[in-house]
Amino acid sequence: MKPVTSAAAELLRETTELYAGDHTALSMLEAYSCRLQEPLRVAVAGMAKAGKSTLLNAIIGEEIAATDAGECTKVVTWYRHGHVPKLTLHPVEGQPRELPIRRREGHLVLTLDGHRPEEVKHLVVDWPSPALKNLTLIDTPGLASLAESVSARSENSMAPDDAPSDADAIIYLMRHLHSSDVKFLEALQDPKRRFSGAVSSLVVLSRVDEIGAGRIESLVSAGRIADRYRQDKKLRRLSLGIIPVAGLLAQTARTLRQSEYVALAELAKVDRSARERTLLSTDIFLASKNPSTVNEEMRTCLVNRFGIFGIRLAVVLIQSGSNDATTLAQELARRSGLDELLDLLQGQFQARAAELKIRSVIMGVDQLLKDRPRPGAERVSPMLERLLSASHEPRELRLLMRLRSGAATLPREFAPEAEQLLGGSGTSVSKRLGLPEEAYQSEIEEAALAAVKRWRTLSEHPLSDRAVIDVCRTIVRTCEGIIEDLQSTADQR
Ligand SMILES: Nc1nc2c(ncn2[C@@H]2O[C@H](COP(=O)(O)OP(=O)(O)O)[C@@H](O)[C@H]2O)c(=O)[nH]1
Ligand SMILES: [Mg+2]
Repeated sequence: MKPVTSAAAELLRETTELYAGDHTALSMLEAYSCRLQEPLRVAVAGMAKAGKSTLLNAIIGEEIAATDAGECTKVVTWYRHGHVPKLTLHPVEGQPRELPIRRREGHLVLTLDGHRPEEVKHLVVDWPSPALKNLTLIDTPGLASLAESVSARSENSMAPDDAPSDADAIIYLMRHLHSSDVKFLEALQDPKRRFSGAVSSLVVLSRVDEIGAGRIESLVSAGRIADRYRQDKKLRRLSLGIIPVAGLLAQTARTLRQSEYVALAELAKVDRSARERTLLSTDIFLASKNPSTVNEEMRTCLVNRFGIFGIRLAVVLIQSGSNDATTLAQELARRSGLDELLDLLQGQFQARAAELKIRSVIMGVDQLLKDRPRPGAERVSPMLERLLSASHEPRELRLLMRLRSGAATLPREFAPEAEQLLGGSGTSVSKRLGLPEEAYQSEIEEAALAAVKRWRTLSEHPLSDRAVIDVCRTIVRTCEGIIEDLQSTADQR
């Protein structure tokens, strides 16, 4: 167990003693203890129809979450790992209730069992999916949706004023940059809140296949748009990264069926200009008989699962050598942007999971001490402050965001190395130090020592301002941590 995790457990033990007899406080503390043991919680947020549920399915690798409207898209739904499928409704008032599981065309049919959406705090789906073993995903109703209450509940679960967020991190989807997207991302980082910046977010530019009217170049255009957004100072400050993703294609790639591959391979055999004519629109494609081996039912399935863009891309991939379903699925997942998103999820969120969870717990305990003051709290407060300053990685994330936004400016020649050392290109030691994965321990140690020296010198430079000194100190901590870890593994040998 990491030392910060045991310090957090210790903080919770002390606080539990402090609140002996106060059942409300004790149950909150117990929930925080569980949260430390559980997988990281990542919420998928964005406006209605941004493609949230579709992307969530792509990450899980199964079509569980229902896409498109329905009463359950109005409630927050958690997907977490369980050995047997189970559905539990947590009402705003009263005890949780188990509901029967039903599926329609693969998707779970979530019913609220007579409750109105505003009476439901959230639904929890336990599902035996390997992808959920290290990650709990939270599907949220659209923000800025027409129904104010729906959007308010969603926002409140992620950025409440008086409790830690339900999520440790957020994937935020947007089709275009809208003022309400910026408003929501700003609310997460609101500097007036004590724990501003507590919840880190990755921005996904979603449904990118629709950008170029179904043409293969859509993904290239999407890449350009994402680049432009990356230059946007405001957005850079508010997110850890911006990635274009074709969610529908990603979902299909993760659940590709052999029959679909066979039909696409038949299409790939058709003469190019004839095929292009049939792919001019959905209606023409559905009515076409070329090739006759792909019937109308299969055409409908392909349109729903791939979209016209996805069909075109799959055909091109088959023609250039993806000659079985597994290879095609892998190639589609890569092109859809899903692989890059999963890498970022792993590199930026999972790799810092312990610290992100602890941060949520610290916020909870801090709020509890404020809401329900008790004599003896002075014993706990210093522990809390110590833990806050010891949980180093969220500080790295915050600094990364400030560097990327230009809110903290380093001398130009130092900026790329700073981002890299803070884990901006991946949190493994070799990625941070810009060394090959197979680097020797001695090379790693040497590079880390050199970095400590360089960044310490910069921090002591008379022209370095407060913000620069802050960055330098955090980087020095990071590098010292690397050296300490190396030395303790060497000692264990
Ligand atoms: N073409 C295309 N359609 C998508 C994509 N992602 C979602 N959709 C469609 O957009 C609609 C809304 O998607 P959904 O995931 O329910 O959005 P949510 O409201 O944000 O959860 C559905 O009909 C999806 O099939 C995508 O990447 N490309
Ligand atoms: Mg949805």
